[in-house]
Amino acid sequence: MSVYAAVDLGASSGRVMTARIADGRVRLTEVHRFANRPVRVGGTLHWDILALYRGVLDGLRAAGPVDSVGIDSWAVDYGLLDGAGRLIGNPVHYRDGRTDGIMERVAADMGAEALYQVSGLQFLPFNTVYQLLAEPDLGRAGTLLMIPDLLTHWLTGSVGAEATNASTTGLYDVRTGGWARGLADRLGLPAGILPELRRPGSAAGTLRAEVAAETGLPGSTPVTAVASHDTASAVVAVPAVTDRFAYISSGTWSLVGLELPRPVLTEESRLANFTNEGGLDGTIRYLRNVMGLWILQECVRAWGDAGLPELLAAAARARPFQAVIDPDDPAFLPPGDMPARIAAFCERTGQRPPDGRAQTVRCVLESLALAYRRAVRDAVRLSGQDVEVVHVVGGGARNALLCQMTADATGLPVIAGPVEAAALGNALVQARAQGVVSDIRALVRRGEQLVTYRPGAEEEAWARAAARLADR
Ligand code: LFR
Repeated sequence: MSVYAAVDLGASSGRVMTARIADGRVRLTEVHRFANRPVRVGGTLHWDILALYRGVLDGLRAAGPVDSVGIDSWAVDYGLLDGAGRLIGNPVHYRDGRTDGIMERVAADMGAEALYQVSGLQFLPFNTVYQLLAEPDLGRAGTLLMIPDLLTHWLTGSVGAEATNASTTGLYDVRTGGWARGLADRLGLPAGILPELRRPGSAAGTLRAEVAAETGLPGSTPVTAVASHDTASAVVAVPAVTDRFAYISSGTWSLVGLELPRPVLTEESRLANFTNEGGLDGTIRYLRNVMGLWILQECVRAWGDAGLPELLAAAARARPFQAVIDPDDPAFLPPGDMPARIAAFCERTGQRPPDGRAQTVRCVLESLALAYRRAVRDAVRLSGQDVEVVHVVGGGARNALLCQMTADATGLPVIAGPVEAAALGNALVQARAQGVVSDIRALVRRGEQLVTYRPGAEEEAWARAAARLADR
């Protein structure tokens, strides 16, 4: 039997899971879960990186001896090390407002077309490149490390930039699979801080003595660079049987798109704000960020942590299509009073705001399903790759109401699961690197209880609602 530790850090919690592989099957166990609570200080929203690192150490101790360790997390955020290798300041949260207006300025100065031609990246205000342009400490920086690379550095002492996460910076050349150093120069950013790239599956060192002592693990325990962008790891674990599938990696964000052999860098694709992020084995994650369950999570928070199962049950009984919002409206990006922002959106667009919690939840879920419909159709049209099924992976695969709405809205069968796709993809890339697994997706299919949702007969109603969304 082989055992792998997958550290998977999400926007609201981190977890350490062990994956045991024996007899061609994988069994995932959560050994440690810890909160990820951003901290606002001096007007800036930060990640509490030391609390996260403590969670990783506690999790590794709980995991016990393993054949390898891998770390994945959300993308775009980073820490800067000074010349002596010390972290300069606390990493800033991508939802912080420090980048306001920067993306627009860069696009105007450099031309959005020129940027897209190189990076193939969707235009999101928090992409690393815009954060670096707002960064006060850049002059002192020797090395930039993305969040999983920073934690890997603390575990092992090694320095490197894992490629799937690097592909979300805006400084990565999606055509060559290398850093876009020329682009960094033109933006006045110090290309010298970008470390050497690592492909997922490559070795990232072994545990430092202090880490071995703290976790009780042997110092010889290897750390593997996995597909360290959580979305890339989640896509690795999509249990697809054909190439003709779309996926929705559904968590705080919903990442909706296709897996392609090469990037789509057309003007149409740029205008539709599709991204070409890097996946395992040189694949391209051609997708769009849909604001996702974040809107619902923030509603629940605004309602004093109301119980989600009750809210969903009430939403299932609520009147359909009362109001639709565009989840991708920038008003929904920062933390805050989401029910009020939903009401404001409805007023601004001449709709009656949802009346009460059940209606609000229904509005959010229907609007997400409509945004998925739009993204899947756009991805198919822009790439020319047809699809016959939508795979929903991640925590949102548990949300039966949303999965059914997704099937209804897209007119395609939805296969839901695995819920812990990112951790599975993380662990199985480690296992493959050690020769323990060859076909990752086949292994996932064998181990998971997948639920299928068939599209219902209300295609017309969804098409009408989609037209309403398009008019907003
Ligand atoms: C999902 C995710 C998305 C990325 C966003 C911010 O967890 O990694 O793919 O766009 O977080 O990093």
